[in-house]
Amino acid sequence: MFEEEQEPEFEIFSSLLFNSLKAITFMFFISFAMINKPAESGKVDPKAEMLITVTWPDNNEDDVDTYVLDPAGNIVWYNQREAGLMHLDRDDRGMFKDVILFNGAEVSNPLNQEIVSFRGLEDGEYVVNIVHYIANGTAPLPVSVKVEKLNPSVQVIYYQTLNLKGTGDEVTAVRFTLKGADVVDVGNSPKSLVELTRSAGGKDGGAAAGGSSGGHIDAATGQVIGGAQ
Ligand SMILES: [Ca+2]
Ligand SMILES: [Ca+2]
Repeated sequence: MFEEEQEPEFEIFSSLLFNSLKAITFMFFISFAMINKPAESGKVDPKAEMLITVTWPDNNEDDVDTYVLDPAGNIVWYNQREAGLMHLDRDDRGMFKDVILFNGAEVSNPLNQEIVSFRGLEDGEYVVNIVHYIANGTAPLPVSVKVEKLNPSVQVIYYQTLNLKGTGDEVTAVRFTLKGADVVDVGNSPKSLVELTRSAGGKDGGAAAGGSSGGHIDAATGQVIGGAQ
């Protein structure tokens, strides 16, 4: 019944419409992809719930390491930079490989800092240790440790400068327990995390992680059992 005469005009219009729709869709996805392009260097989750920042003096050549134990028994450290909901940004090794390009020339970056970010929090105890992995001098090294809970507003749980006394020195900076929005039981009774990472197991062994590593730490409470072996 209908002649096909009028179709070409309609076809041009519809294919034009279709093509511009394709172009718009394409541009939409491109811009969306660009917005979501993750920053590759120094990754810190912008939606972090908590940050632990460890710093020592600019230009110092000592290597300090950060270790954090979460309530599930995960430990984040330089050899395990992702653990549970924790992420260690980098292993700062003093001045080693700390160079930035400035006006095309390599300049050493004086900063000494390691950051652990948390993309979620769980109830239970967290332990934050610092370790003097390589000491170059004999004087104690002042190391600042800051723990901030970020949401709904920034709350500094802990901020102190501690002295590390030489290669191999491990110090428990702080341990605290989260109960919902509350921070309870803030203290610093020592617990070796180096020991836990070096012993077999304990990576995802939950509360039992502390059990195999020496009888002087109560695996259930994480407390040091003083005096008695
Ligand atoms: Ca380090
Ligand atoms: Ca550094």
